[in-house]
Amino acid sequence: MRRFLFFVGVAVLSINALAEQSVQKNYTDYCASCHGADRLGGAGPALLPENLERLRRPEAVKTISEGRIASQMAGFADKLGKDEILALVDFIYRPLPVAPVWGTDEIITSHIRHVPAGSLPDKPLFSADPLNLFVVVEVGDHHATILDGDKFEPIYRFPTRFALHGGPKFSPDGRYVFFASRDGWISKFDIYNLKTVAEVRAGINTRNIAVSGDGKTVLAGNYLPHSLVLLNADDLSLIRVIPTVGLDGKSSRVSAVYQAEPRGSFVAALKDVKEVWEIPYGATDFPVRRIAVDDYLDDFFFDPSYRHLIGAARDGRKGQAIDLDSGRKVAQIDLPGMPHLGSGITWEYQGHPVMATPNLKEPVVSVIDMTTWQTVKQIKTIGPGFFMRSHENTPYAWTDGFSSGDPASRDAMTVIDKGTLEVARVLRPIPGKTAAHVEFTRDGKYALVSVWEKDGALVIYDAATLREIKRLPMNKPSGKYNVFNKITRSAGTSH
Ligand code: DHE
Repeated sequence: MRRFLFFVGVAVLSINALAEQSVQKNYTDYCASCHGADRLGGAGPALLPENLERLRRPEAVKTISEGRIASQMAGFADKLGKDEILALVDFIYRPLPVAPVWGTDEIITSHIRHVPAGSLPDKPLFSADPLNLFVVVEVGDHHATILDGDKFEPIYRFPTRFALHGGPKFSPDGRYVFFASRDGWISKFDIYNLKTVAEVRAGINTRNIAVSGDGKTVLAGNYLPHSLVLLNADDLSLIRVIPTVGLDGKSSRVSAVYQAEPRGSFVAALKDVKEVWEIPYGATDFPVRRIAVDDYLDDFFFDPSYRHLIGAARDGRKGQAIDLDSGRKVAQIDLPGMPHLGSGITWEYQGHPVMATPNLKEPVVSVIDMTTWQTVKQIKTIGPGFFMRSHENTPYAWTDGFSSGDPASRDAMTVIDKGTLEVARVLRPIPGKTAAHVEFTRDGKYALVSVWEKDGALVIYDAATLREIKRLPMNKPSGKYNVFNKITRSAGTSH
């Protein structure tokens, strides 16, 4: 009996070893040339669990079988059997045995200067108001569109890196826009000349980027490796890699980085260590000031003066307000529904500054008084939202039901009256189709909503009458960003 079990054991081991060899061979034969022999990416994105969080397994099976038109990836259903494709999917969702390295050498080697810095004309190639342009990110086929914000006509559409995430960031004059992709590519695009001028891969799995208020430096925050990467904004050449290690020696992912112009600094939250870092961008050596916090921060937000940071862990029920000057916690804030603080906005309500944030898990918008840190109201919305926006010149704040699992809420935008904190209207841009993310024109007169579908659209509303005035077809438009609102840090938009 024992002997029998031994033979069965050996047979199982051999079958497993053969299966492993076969999947490795298929990866080498069909995937490695684009995605890298080490799965760290090449022309195609990195194939690691951290980078594939947004791609569900059935979609991965479909992509390997049928290919992906947008990225020109071929399908392999004619070369690989169904089981082989399933094995490849298991393989790419498996963590690497040894954590990958992406340090100074790899970053420098990846750097591409498409155009020498400062060599292109200083006048826009188009006549549209350069401060009322929108950069629209279309994640359906990894493109971006530069849109005239007066005529609502596309000026130029161009390919981006695979899977951009987070808001693109602008140079202080609004001429350049910087994008970050989930797999670490940072691109600088000259809006005046409609050209990508430089690119660099700052990490393997990047969270987001910030551009300093003086326009000289870009900071990228990474999940993988655990690092902050400082780049020269003129050509994206590397300044320095800062490993994100807490005072206790524990290494951490970076949750998010933002610039705090009134403080002349970058601020970064760490995900696995209870610290917030402030890095003055005027100092040549970029010293790190560590601020201890009570809980991990998955995301954060500033008050309008940038003196306070409001942060929260996604699984916590309480947020915290930190005084960045003293480095002390000044209040605990009730934020029970998993807030998406990166989407928070502020306005004046009854003489007090308030912040409002959607919650990923509950159909409410939390409105918090930023002087008392008390909840003023939890406004019931149609579904749990993801993004929120307003503008100084509009009485309304808009949020979506994007985080809802229910299609009956995902197509609805809730429009909130900022004066009464009541729901003023529910709009369904295209009934049955997911609606999300609003941005206003520079004067706040029009609101642009994304219909987040492959055959989606930008639906443009008169922000006062809430009537639709135009519809532009787009391929899964995610965020759209108005140059003026961004560079003036409008209270109604993300920073
Ligand atoms: Fe985002 C911004 C974190 C999932 C689309 N998202 C941000 C920011 C953070 C963040 C910290 C602010 C960075 C900035 O703009 O510089 N996002 C997270 C998450 O932790 C979460 C929940 C899980 C994850 O996988 O990262 C997450 N985000 C998503 C999505 O699934 C979305 C809907 C689709 C996608 O593209 O991945 C998505 N996030 C966005 C967009 C912004 C964003 C479009 C910019 C919003 C803005 O208006 O500025």
